[in-house]
Amino acid sequence: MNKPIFVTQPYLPPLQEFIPYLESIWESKTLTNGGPMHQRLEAELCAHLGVKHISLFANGTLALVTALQALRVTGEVITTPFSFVAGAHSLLWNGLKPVFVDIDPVTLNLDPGKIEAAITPQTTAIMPVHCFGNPCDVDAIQQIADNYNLRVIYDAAHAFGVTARGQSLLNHGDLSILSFHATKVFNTFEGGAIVSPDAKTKQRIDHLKNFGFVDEVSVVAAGINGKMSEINASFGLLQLKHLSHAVARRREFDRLYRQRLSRIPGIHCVEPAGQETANYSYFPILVNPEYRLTRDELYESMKGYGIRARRYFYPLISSFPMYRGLPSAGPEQLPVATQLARRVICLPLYPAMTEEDVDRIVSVIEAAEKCALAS
Ligand code: T4K
Repeated sequence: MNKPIFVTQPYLPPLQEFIPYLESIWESKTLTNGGPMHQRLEAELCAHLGVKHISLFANGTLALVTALQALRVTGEVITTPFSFVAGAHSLLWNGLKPVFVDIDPVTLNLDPGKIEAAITPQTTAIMPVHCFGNPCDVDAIQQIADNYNLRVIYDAAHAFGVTARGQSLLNHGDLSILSFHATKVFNTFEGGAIVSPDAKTKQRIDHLKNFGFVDEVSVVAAGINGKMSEINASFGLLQLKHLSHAVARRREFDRLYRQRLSRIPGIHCVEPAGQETANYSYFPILVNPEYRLTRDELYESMKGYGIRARRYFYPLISSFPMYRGLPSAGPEQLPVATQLARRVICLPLYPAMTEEDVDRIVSVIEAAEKCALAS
């Protein structure tokens, strides 16, 4: 049996390159609480991403929870059901009510045309996701937010380094959050960040992620411990040096997949949604009716051949027990998301894979259908 291929594998630079960073931490004895590595990574990420202010976090989920606190969001928040469950969970952790709105069938992002109908007097914010790194319709969303005086917090966990119309996608909305989890394009083992438009907002976020301390004796808010450690920050500094190579590898496999899958009827590769710089974070395909197998049959068949693709994002967040009773969670209200969650599979995509891996995966998709035809 061939070696298994997982949906992703973290990029790891050569171990010996990490040693000097560890030596420096051992020397300084500063392990956390905004040390030199943390400060350097914030500065380097601002420059790399083209954003003004960034606050590092221990993970993306804590960044989401804190972003909602920072903007003092209350009541109801409009969000997408087609995403990782951390987004909606961050609302519940803040005592907020998620209101699910359907997605666009092409971009898989929150459909701006359906947002207004979900706004009530309790709505205070919109939390869209740039799903798989494809940009949301940021102009349409901002227009609605301006008309109804709503805050916009982008879950940009998948959108590291994505640019559109000449600037970082992270500069839209009131805040954007990033994840640097092991499975992400840029990883610090665990990690995350909030991108803020101004120094005052960053300062509030920095207080909130450090228990609300502003100095040794003053606590101004019921903050949390959301800080990134020096080890994670230093790993991020090293990762940044390797990032362009890692993204170039992903771009090449994305190209090969598109070329080779184009010959299989019923397998649709989700198209980019207007980004100038993509990050190739995921490779989602939709299994359409012209393909002989259902998505789940294909998924199981791939698994049998050792290809551990993942059905991101199935089940929909709105179908989990803590959400399914909400008035906005019914599948009949979310027809596009419900349909696409049944058809999507993310194929393996990561820098260390090979052209042979792509060929093997595409052959399995072809062979699975042929077996179905023969039987
Ligand atoms: N918002 C969005 C839109 C998100 O997608 C996420 C996270 C968040 C917010 C929250 O950010 P964080 O708090 O996580 O920073 C994974 C990740 O755990 C999660 O970070 C990610 N989204 C989500 C889409 O995917 P799982 O449950 O699928 O992970 P897991 O452990 O099954 O890993 C997938 C594959 O990756 C494994 O089969 C093998 C490989 N892998 C994984 C890990 C953890 C490795 O090779 N090495 C590793 O260390 O959730």
